[in-house]
Parts: sequence; C-alpha cells; structure tokens
Amino acid sequence: MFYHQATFLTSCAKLDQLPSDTGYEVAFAGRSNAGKSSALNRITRQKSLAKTSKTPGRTQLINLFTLDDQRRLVDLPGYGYAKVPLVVKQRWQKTLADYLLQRQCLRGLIVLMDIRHPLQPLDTNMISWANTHGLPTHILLTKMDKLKRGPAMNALQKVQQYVNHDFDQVSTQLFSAVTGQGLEQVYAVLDTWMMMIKKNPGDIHQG
Ligand SMILES: Nc1nc2c(ncn2[C@@H]2O[C@H](COP(=O)(O)OP(=O)(O)OP(=O)(O)O)[C@@H](O)[C@H]2O)c(=O)[nH]1
Ligand SMILES: [Mg+2]
Repeated sequence: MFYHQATFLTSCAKLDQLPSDTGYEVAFAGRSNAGKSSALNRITRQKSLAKTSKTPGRTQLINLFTLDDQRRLVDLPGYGYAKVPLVVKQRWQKTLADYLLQRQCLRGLIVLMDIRHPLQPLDTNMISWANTHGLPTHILLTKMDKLKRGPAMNALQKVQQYVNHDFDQVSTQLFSAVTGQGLEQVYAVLDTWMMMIKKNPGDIHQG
C-alpha cells in the first residue's frame, strides 16, 4: 500500500527549512485537536508517525513525511488554540499562510474539522481562503465514531450544503481515525492530487 510506506522527513519552524519545492505535497490543516496527526497516522497506518496529543497545540512545526521521492504529506500546525500567547499564534499563522501561498508543489489541502463542532470561523476562513487561491480542498469531518449514524449524516449534509453554496473545488466526507471509516475516500482524493495513476486496477490499494 503506497501510503503505508511514509517515513518522517523533517520538521520546519521556518519556510527556508523546507525541502526543495518539487513534486507533490498534500497538507493537513485544521483547528488544534481536530485530529490532523491522528488522521495522518491512520492513513499511513503508523501508530506514531505524527505525534498526537490530548493537549491541543501539540503540532507546532510543519512536519513533512515522505511517500516517495516525489510525494510528501504535510502536518500543519493547528490553528485556533486559545492558550497560546498571541505573538506565538501570530507567528504560526504567518508561517502557515506563507507556506500555503508560496509552496508551488502543494496540490491540495485537507481541512479537518471535529464533526461535533464543524465550520467555526477559522475553518470557514481557511476554506474560503484556499478557494480564493484556487487550492483544491477536501474536508474531513473527523471523529465520526463519536456520533451515531443519523447525527453524523446530518452534520455531513449541513457542511456539504454550506460548501456547495459558496465554493468550487471543495468536497466533504466523514472520517474516523479510530475505526478507519472513510479511509478509501481519502486515498482516492490523495491519489488524484498526487497523480497516482493506477496501472492495473487494485495495484495501489492492496494491503
Ligand atoms: N474518538 C476519536 N478521537 C480522535 C479521532 N481523531 C483524533 N482523536 C483524538 O483527538 C485528540 C487530538 O488528536 P490529534 O490528532 O493530536 O489532533 P491535531 O489536530 O493533530 O492537534 P494539534 O496537533 O494540536 O493541532 C487526541 O486525543 C486523539 O486521540 C477520531 O477519529 N476519533
Ligand atoms: Mg497534531
């Protein structure tokens, strides 16, 4: 399985520390505690590739993971963590914005939102900003295991209505890092953005 071969590449506090801007990157963004690192671990089927934590604000650096010599996944610092000093928050925001603006190899943005608290102001800012800049965006409503099927479907519908009304190039799905629900859909999106053309059906998604 292609995504299971991920390895940690590097952590960057500043953009000039990033690896060369070539190939394909897909970045994971969302509020602190939304489940970015957990999703990355599930997608790569590695327990602790990306550090997860009960303490919001754990991921403070841009963490990059190598898939192959052309392809990388990126864990971005979470936004909206109240307990961080303002100067630190502003510094992260600037780094985040600069990364999203400048990175030529960035092919798409995965925006993660806790299904129980979707579409908070910073989320809609991020989605809207990405849309304005023509960056393809895919939303994961995370922690779907915390809701029963009915409420989960309602939340999905609500978010879909919102994005379909306001934006192009934005798709939405349910996801759980705990149960793995929604994984196949995530792989399909990543495959498209990273130009993982399937030579034979089934080649890439085995295992
Ligand atoms: N039940 C459930 N809990 C989850 C899921 N995904 C993440 N969590 C929990 O939510 C908390 C935050 O998860 P992280 O993956 O560290 O969140 P993050 O978005 O990387 O947070 P920052 O690094 O602070 O920005 C942890 O306690 C995870 O165990 C999920 O799908 N289901
Ligand atoms: Mg994290």
